[in-house]
Amino acid sequence: MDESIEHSDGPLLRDLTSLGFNERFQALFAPYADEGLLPGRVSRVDRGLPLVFTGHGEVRVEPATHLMKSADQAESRAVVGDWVGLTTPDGHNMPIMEAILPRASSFTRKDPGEATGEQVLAANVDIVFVVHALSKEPNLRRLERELVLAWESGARPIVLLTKADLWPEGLNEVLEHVASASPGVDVFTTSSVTGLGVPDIAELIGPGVTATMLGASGVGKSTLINRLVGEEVQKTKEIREVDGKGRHTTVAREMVPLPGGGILIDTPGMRALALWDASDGIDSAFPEIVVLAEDCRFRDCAHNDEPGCAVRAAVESGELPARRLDSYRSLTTELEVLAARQDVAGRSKKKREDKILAKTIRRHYRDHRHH
Ligand SMILES: Nc1nc2c(ncn2[C@@H]2O[C@H](COP(=O)(O)OP(=O)(O)OP(=O)(O)O)[C@@H](O)[C@H]2O)c(=O)[nH]1
Ligand SMILES: [Mg+2]
Ligand SMILES: [Zn+2]
Repeated sequence: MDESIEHSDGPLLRDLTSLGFNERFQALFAPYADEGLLPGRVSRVDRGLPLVFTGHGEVRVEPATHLMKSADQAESRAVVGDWVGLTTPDGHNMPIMEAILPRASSFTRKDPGEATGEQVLAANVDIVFVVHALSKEPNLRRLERELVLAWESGARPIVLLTKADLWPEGLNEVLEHVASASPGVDVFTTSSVTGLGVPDIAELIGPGVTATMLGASGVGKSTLINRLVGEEVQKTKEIREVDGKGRHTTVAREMVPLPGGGILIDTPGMRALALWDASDGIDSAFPEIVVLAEDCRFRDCAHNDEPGCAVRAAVESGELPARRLDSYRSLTTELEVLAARQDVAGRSKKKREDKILAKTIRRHYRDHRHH
């Protein structure tokens, strides 16, 4: 099959703007365009070889040597969602990926295979759906951890409760529990069986918007994608008994363009969700605790048994559920353990817009409390 840029076209032709090539990325790409590179977006990566959507179709590309050799793995290895610059030198069949544009957001966890490594899962994502199925009471601990990761990515987190058709009756109580674990985050309910809520999700992922999903295996991520696309583009499967291996139906992260113009990245269900450099994410996911802590007597109060602790006082008065403080503490401790292991000088100093977002949310909670 001829996969060179010039010759692949037809049904795979994509409009780059609806794929998210907005003014920001166009501006970032300008110097590469001057060099004659062609823009494209990584739709999946197989054994290190990215598959890329371009204005002329979908092509398999090879990373340039300077990217392969770079020591900064996080920024020189393309992930799903990256905007890249391609060239096809004379005598080459496969286009070469020469450049990866700086990411507007990146979804990162601690590499499960390494003690202190970072693993970028997806880039340039606008919305992260944190997905739980209503086949049982959602696990709030897991939800909170996922929300920390989602906030930290720089994207907008949204809680998505799937399989609403399986919930016996009266959603109010479960929605209250979920809301208590996700302050400041919108919650949507869907059923891929009845179609409930599916148009709302389609509307969220308008032209140029990129969304991804985070959730355990079997919560119905791929089924919802099929429902949104209107055909079986992703494999789905009955949940089998826990048998260790081979339990996940979706095995690769992959961009799925939706009929409405946006993109939904399907992801394999994830078991290991260790935090990476997520202190901003924790603050955003626990805004009510951050606001309460401003009234603690000591600035470095750990909310254990320090005198004048406003957070503990709020637990005792019933204003703050004890469960929230427990979650906050264990996630904070996890980060401290990771930080202690890391070479401080080598730590990445990513500063993102979600700091501003976090501040806005805190302000909301502060106002809410005092009025
Ligand atoms: N009753 C009901 N079942 C659903 C719904 N959505 C998905 N399912 C079923 O749940 C099972 C798992 O769905 P998948 O879409 O494969 O789950 P997934 O989250 O993609 O799983 P992984 O790819 O392993 O991460 C399938 O048997 C689906 O038919 C729903 O809204 N209601
Ligand atoms: Mg799946
Ligand atoms: Zn305190």
